[in-house]
Amino acid sequence: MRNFTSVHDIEDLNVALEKAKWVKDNPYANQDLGKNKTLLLIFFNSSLRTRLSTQKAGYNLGMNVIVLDINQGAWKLETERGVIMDGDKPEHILEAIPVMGAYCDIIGVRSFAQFENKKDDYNEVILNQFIKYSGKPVFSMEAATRHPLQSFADLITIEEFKKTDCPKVVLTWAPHPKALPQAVPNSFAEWMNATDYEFVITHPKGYELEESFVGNAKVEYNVEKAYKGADFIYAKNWSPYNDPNYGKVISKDRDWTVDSKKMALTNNAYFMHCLPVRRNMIVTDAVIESSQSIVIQEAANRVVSAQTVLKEILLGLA
Ligand code: AN0
Ligand code: CP
Repeated sequence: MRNFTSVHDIEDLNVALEKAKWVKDNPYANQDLGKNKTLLLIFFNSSLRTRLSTQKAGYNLGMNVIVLDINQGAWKLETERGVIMDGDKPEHILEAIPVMGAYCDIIGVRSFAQFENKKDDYNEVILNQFIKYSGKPVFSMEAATRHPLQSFADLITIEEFKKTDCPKVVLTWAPHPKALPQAVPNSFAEWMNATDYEFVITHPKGYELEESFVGNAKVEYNVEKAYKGADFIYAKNWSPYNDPNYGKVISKDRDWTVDSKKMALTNNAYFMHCLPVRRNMIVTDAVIESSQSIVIQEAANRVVSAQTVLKEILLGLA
């Protein structure tokens, strides 16, 4: 594997799941693979899980890890070519990227949608510049349109907890005070569509995801119908994709909050969320604290997904 930015970089999902299981059972078995290899993690946005789990994955593989928060201590980066740089940005990303590439063997990038220009967001301009100009393998730690390490961890978690071969998995929109990207739901949908699961997406009108991510999923606007018989409820807020509301908040309807009443309609479903989660907006205290909540196990599997991917990239370097 050279770069990892979506499920399309995985040749065979079942093989990838087997590899992940092996990595989980043998976390320190490949310490020589990363010896004298440097992993650079670049954050344009905040993070708790991705930062810690990816660092940990690198250490488990024997790598040296460097973390840089672009907005804390680095120079502010100009990202547009052709600009007369007489403003507040002292460095251009076109120099910064190859310089960063010179200091490492693999680069992870977190760069959220900016909601200024939908075309730029959906063309992944920042992530793709890293791929083009760094000279090194690049993996996404959540980019503008996808969060593949999260989705891979989500899939690993569902495989661990599922009680039938093809569980019913429901992705439900839930309210949030601020506009959030579509990356997590887009990516989750893309990975679920690559499985044999029964996959349903439910959200208020106006929150339709981009159609290539929806794929063959069933879209159900009636939230109660969607929950019925579900084995997994995967909650997430996102802002609208469609114009004219791209990246805006058009609903904070708490009827969509995951609560015990709706969970009672399910097949004793497990509750999942990528975290961070706003309690009593996205999910009630009772549901997230219940024995059906597997958000911590899900977050723990972020080490497994990151380590499985890093291992494949390291094998490609050898
Ligand atoms: C981010 C998002 O929704 O994309 C990161 C989630 C992993 N969440 C927030 O900004 C709260
Ligand atoms: N789920 C996730 O990616 O969390 P962070 O934003 O804290 O990294």
